[in-house]
Amino acid sequence: MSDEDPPQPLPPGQRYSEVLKPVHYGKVPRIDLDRWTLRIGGETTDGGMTVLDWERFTALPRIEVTADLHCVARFSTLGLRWAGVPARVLLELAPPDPGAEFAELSAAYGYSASVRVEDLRHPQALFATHLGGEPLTPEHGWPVRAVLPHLYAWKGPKWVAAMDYHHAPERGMWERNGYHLVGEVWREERYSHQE
Ligand SMILES: Nc1nc2c(c(=O)[nH]1)N[C@H]1C(S)=C(S)[C@@H](COP(=O)(O)O)O[C@H]1N2
Ligand SMILES: [Mo]
Repeated sequence: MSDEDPPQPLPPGQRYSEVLKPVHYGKVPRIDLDRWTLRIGGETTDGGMTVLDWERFTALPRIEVTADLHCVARFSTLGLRWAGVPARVLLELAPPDPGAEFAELSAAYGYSASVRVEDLRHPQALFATHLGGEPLTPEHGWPVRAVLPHLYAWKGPKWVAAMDYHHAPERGMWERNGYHLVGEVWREERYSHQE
């Protein structure tokens, strides 16, 4: 935690942290790019499943996003420069059934987070491969992590492996343990009792 003032106002209840410290449950997974896939399934329009390997994923259109990261444990790190595939591109590639308003993003070791499909359509939502112009480091989610900067950071699984659409929300690890289904930072949606 730094004593310096942040360069801009922080969302309610947040403190400024100059450095992004790795925060996660369990060990950093060892991932082999030759076997890496991103699976998109659940309630898709055609009921099918799309599996992208590294070659297909990295051939998709890309975006750069500069955004702040807000951990629900109250630290915020500002001005992170992410690059990767816009979440909207994945929604177009493997569209959700029109009634499926939720998505479950899951990663190694049973970590998962529940988001709204609407939040994946946010122009800053991406599946990031790079941070600060460099490939992600293993502890920050290499090779790919979800980043939805307008939501608390637990909604962005590092080492993301799957996205499943659902009609009814499938609560993830944090959402099952007292945290908010939506999690908008500027509305301070931290806890499930606020839903
Ligand atoms: N797979 C996975 N992703 C995760 C987490 C986790 O425990 N496992 N923690 C989340 C939380 S609570 C935060 S604040 C951010 C932290 O990102 P960082 O480790 O890059 O600082 O990662 C999020 N993504
Ligand atoms: Mo967090």
